Amino acid sequence: VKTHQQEVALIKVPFGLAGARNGAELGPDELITAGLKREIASLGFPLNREVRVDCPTQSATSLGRKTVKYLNEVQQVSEHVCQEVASALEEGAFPVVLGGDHSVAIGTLAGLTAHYSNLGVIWFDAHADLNTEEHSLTGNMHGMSVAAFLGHSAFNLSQIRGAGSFVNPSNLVYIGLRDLDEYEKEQIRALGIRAFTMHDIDRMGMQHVIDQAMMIAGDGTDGIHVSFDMDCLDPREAPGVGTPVPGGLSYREAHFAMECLATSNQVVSMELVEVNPLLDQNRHTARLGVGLIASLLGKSIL
Ligand code: HAR
Ligand code: MN
Ligand code: MN
Ligand code: MN
Repeated sequence: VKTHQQEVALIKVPFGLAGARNGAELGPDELITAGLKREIASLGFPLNREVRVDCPTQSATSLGRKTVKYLNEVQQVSEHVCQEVASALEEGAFPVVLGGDHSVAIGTLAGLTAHYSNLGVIWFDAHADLNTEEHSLTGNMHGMSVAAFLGHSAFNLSQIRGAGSFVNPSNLVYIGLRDLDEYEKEQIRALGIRAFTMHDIDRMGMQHVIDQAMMIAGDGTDGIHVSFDMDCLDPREAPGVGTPVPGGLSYREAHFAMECLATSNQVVSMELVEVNPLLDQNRHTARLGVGLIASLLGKSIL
């Protein structure tokens, strides 16, 4: 976020077929109802666009497949998200992508890499989303998004019209990890991906973690994309997510991270995913999500 004159492009992606349960497709509308546009306006950002990507809600075709569920649907959504993100960037806007399950990140990264040849990514998540089609234990593509933009899965950025090249794993940073599959652990070690688990956050504190993360994701890159899976937060803070895992980020740890990112001037886009209104209590998770987006856009306490 460079200046308050920069336009924000709101890209709503009501897609939930690649998650573990129904409801993530209701996330974008829930975030709007929770006051997202009011917050963005009161921070002084003009809207470049507000678009709603047309998303399939069910499928008869790929239901039978066990290995990868809804591949065709994910591909179709990814191409539309890619186009919207790329065209927002061409107009100099700051994309804010609202999911949807975390598979929407594949389209976001496709659009971002079309514009930035050397992108850094900070991935806030309880999960690594590093599975490939053959290693996934669930077949849910929201657990494969990172593999897709690193180029490890069969379905990856190179299958998406308009996408750029894969992200360099040395410019990827995880924050909040606490639920990994064996294959994902092996991959993180083998590729030397910088992963700040909950253990690391407990040990060194969010201030050190976020400073390190900005160094790594910003090192020699054209900018940093922040991909924010709401399940990085503790389920007591964010109950409305499809795959809650105990022991997550506190309200202040998450806000503090966003506030630090806002002052860095390196962040070029963000997405917020996995808000599930069907599992939420009193719109709590959506309101928290709105607050976190506001903090990333520069809202300060004083
Ligand atoms: N690793 C598990 C899988 O592949 C769980 C992934 C859950 N992912 C999300 N997004 N909720 O991070 O299915
Ligand atoms: Mn315009
Ligand atoms: Mn995720
Ligand atoms: Mn997750």
